[in-house]
Parts: sequence; structure tokens; C-alpha cells
Amino acid sequence: MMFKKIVIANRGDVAIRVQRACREMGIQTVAVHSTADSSAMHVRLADESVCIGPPASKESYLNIPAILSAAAISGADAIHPGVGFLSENPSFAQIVQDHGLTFIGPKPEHIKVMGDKIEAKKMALQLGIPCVPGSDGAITTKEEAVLVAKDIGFPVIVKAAAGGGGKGMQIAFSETELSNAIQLAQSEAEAAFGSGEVYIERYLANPRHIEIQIVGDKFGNVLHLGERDCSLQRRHQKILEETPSPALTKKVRENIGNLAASAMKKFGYESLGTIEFLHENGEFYFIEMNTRLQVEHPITEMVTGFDLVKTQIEISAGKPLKIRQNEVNINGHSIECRINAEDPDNFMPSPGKITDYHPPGGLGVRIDSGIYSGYEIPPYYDSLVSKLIVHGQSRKQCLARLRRALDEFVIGNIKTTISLHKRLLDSKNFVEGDYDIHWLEDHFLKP
Ligand code: MV4
Repeated sequence: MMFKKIVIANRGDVAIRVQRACREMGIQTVAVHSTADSSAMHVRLADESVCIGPPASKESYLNIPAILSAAAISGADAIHPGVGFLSENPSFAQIVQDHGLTFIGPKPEHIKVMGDKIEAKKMALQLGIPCVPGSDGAITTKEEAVLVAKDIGFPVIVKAAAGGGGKGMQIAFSETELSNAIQLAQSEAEAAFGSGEVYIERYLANPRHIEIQIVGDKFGNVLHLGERDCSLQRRHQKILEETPSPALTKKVRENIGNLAASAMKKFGYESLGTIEFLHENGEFYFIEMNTRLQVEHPITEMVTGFDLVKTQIEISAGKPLKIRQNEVNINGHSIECRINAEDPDNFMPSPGKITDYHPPGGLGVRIDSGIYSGYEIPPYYDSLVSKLIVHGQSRKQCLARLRRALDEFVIGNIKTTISLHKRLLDSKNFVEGDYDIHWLEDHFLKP
């Protein structure tokens, strides 16, 4: 049975993205918001809204009892967690189910396995997904670490099992560096995640970050929808994403996509998922899997014409996928620029009142955003304020359209990263698609 009313446990552009899918499907929407977000666009656009707590995320967007209460008083039958916040919290997914509601996402067990990076890697290996050579599970002592490192060869990287997103990572080029790295990673992980469990991998020096979008239904049908190249990052924050990756051929894309899809079929995975790989010298190495909708999902939608959020909701309502793999076509090229309310020179957050707002438009231009003229950006949350997504028949046309759209874009009078994106378009490496995970930070942003 299709849902009648969905609570969207999120804010900003993502909450609006989910509302748009709901509206097109005839589903009522309930926004939740903190006291700092009373005048946010996601509240204005929803059919109903419920205030769930004070500004701090911990007390509002992460407040499970308050979100369940919002569902109860509004009579909703499902909860969509959006991106971030509670979207990859297996206990939340379970609690939602235990309250007779549907969690719009994968099964709690699958979220849990992928949340533990050691368990995720073991599962990936079992499913036939290639991984970076490394320790067989957790490492507890320096001696153990040295044995593994001597086997796989230096340099090695020490990672937190509870990590992801780069926290608690340490690189070691020698035996002496390794004992320090283990200790540092363990204490950093303990402080950040409450678990000091770490593991080791061979350190790949100059890979690209390539992720495969997959979608599975409750009937064992799994599709892949191509890849996204997310190598342009700063301090583990993505800046710009594109698809197809300039580094892959059609054949390579098909091979890794089919591998990812058949692995997820074996896993019994349902809903949207993203399998993250490092890609170096023609090889793919699994690093993590995200069991949720992603910030950069629009570029996949632009080249496939496939509504990922609508499909995600349909799958949770028990509907089968309507298309087969041979009906998935990658058409043209798409790029997403993350526009943050930040100083483009030092990336310091720059919240405040938006006095002027003129978003770009025209053929092949999409804006996913929750801002408007007169809106005051609160200082409590992520600084992403707008996603500019552009589509073109070729990468070249996509780049020309992106430059045109960035030139039209006015967000005054706060600092944003629009100028950074314009500068990127002037860079030879970017225009030629010649970049890896370190290029932006080590070359483009360095004086
Ligand atoms: C790595 C790596 C090199 N070798 N693993 C960073 C975040 C986390 N998701 C995985 N990360 C990395 N894992 C091995 N074996 C380099 C990184 C990495 C990185 C990965 C993707 C995008 C940007 C990055 C920036 C620095 C380091």
C-alpha cells in the first residue's frame, strides 16, 4: 500500500527534494523543524509542520522521541530520514519499525553492517567486491600491525572501524611511524566515536573516488545507475561531483556496475545504496558503502532520467522496480556544484541574511535549495545552501552551461563558494578531467 502521509526528518534542500517527490505521488508531507528553522523553506512548503526542539541538532533533528511524536500526532505512516542526521542510524530504523511505521530506507541489519567499516569490508569480500589489501579485521597491537604492514607493504593507512568520512585516519610510511599511527588513530577514534577499534590497509597514493549508485527492491531486482566521480574534495567534504567519470570507459563502467549490482543482489539489499571505491591504475577497491540517499544524487537523476527519491519511496511501499538494467541509459553529462555559505578563500562559515537571490535557470539547469530572498541562514547546521546541477549532451557542453549558470547566480550579501566554482572552470586540470582525490587541496587551493 502506498503511503498517505510521510514525516520528513530533515531540513534544507534535501527535505524539499523529498517533499517534491511526495507531492508528485499524491502523498501528504509533514515537515519537522527546530526553533531556529521556523521560517525555513522546507517548513513553508510542507502540508503540515511540527516543531521538534531547540536549535542544536542533538535536541531536534536527532531527537528520536520528538520525531516519533511528530509522526504520531500527524497520523503519518512513514518516515523519510533524508541525508545525514538519522539516515544511517540502524537503531532509529528499527525503532521506527517497532512503532508500526515504515522507515524509508534499507533494512536495519544492512545499515548496521555497513556502518561498521570492518564488517562492511568483510561483507564486501564475501560478496566478491574487490577491497584494498589489508588486515583481516581489527588490529589491537603494534606488533600485529607491523606483521600486516610487512605483508602488504608500506605505506599503510590506519582507519577507525566506526569512522568513515576521514575521521581518525593515519598514514604510516615505516615501522616507526606505524606504532605512532596506531596509537593516534585509536585515541582519535575513541574520542570521536566511543570505539577505538582500528584496521589497516595499503595506502593508495593517488586514486580517484568513484561511487556506484545502486537500487534494489523487495523482490531481488537490483539495478546500477552508473557512477559519480567525487574526487574533488576538501577535508573530506565534497565540493563538486560529476557523472560519467572522465576516467572511465563504457566497458569499465558496465563491469564495475554489474559487479556492484550482483553483489547487492546476493546481499539481499533493498532501497538506494552507494558503493564507494578508490580507483587507481585501472583497479577498483571498495572502501565503504552508504545506505542512504546521497547529497549528489541529482547528477545521477540528470543522466538517467530516473527519479531516485520517488523510486526509494515506492520500494519501501513494496512496489517492484519498473525497469531492467538494459533499459538504464546514461545520457550526456552532469555536474553538481555545492554552493556553501562559506568564505571561498578560507572556508569559514558565513551565515546571515540573504538580501538578494537570483538563481540561474534555462535548459539543463537545476537548483535544489531551501534559500530565498530575505531568509536568514542559521549558524547551527551544515553550510550547504544550494546545489547547482547542470546537464549537457557532452562534458564540454555541460562545462559551458555550468559557467553560464554560475555567472547568472546571485546570492547576496553573504559569502558563498560560487566564485570558487568559477575558478575551477578556469583550471586546465579540471577542464581536462585530470584530477585525483588530492589535486584540489594540494594543487588547486595551494598558492
Ligand atoms: C584511503 C585512501 C588511500 N588508501 N584508503 C578518506 C575518507 C574515507 N572515506 C576513505 N578515505 C581514504 N581512504 C586507502 N587504502 C585515501 C583516502 C582519502 C580520500 C578518499 C576519498 C576522497 C578524498 C580523500 C582524501 C584524502 C584521503
